[in-house]
Amino acid sequence: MRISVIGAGALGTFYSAMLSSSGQDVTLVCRERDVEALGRGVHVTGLLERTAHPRIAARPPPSDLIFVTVKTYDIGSAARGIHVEPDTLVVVIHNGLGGDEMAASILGKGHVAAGVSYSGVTFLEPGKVRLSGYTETVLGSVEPEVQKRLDVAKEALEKAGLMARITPDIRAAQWEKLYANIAINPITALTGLNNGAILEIPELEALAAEIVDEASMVSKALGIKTSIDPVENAFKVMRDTYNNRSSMLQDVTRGKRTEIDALNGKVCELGRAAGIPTPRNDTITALIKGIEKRHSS
Ligand code: KPL
Repeated sequence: MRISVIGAGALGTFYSAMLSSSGQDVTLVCRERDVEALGRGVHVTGLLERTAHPRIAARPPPSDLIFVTVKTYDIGSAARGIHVEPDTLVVVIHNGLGGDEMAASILGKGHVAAGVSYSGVTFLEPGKVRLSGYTETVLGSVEPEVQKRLDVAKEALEKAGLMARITPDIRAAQWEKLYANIAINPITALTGLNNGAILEIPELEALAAEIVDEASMVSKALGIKTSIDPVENAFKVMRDTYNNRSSMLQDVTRGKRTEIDALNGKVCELGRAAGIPTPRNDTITALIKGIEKRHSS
């Protein structure tokens, strides 16, 4: 089976190293400028040690299974670069909401599933990442025909030593991850702390709980049924990825755009539409936007 991983950031480097080191046929698709560095191999350190030499390409080759791991705001352009064959399955693994729908609007609903990953991976340099929190990848699709084909993705991940689970309700799984990301990512980006440190400062722990409570009101209004306690889940992810620097902290440290629009920004947008106030999320979104503006000016 021909597998491609699109995006050579933290998650894409991690997945490609794991899939490729298990002997599977993997192409890592990256930006032109990273092709040379990645050609020397991809390396995972930390909780797991792996070195692998996937094929490296600047454009996606014909593939049976594609994992898209780019930032939420780049999913549209990544999808436009994909040529799907009749059986190609595209799994979009991303933070926030709306990414798989965006890809499906370009590639067709019959090709696209979503993935949710809780792994804490820090990008060190092109081709090098450190794994500091390791959990399962949850897979699912709102399209019954795609849902039936997800075993292919699950098996590829499991063969690579990655835990994977297929959920019948991917929207609930995305919200469950969202509760963690909206608390962890902006607070760590604003303070420079690692994920777990939020729990060591009572005021930050309380702020995290308030941010999540607002989102939980919004999700209830939208009829999302999650099986977990949203605040407890966010705290659990902080503990599970204790020493990780969140992706948003990594983004602001590198002066990059963040995923705030797909995270807290999305909660505010959905809250406004549903008539639910989200003052904590509004403030947090504005503060992160302020950091982004400083970097872009
Ligand atoms: O998804 C993450 C992120 O940093 O974006 C967590 C799970 C919070 C790990 O840091």
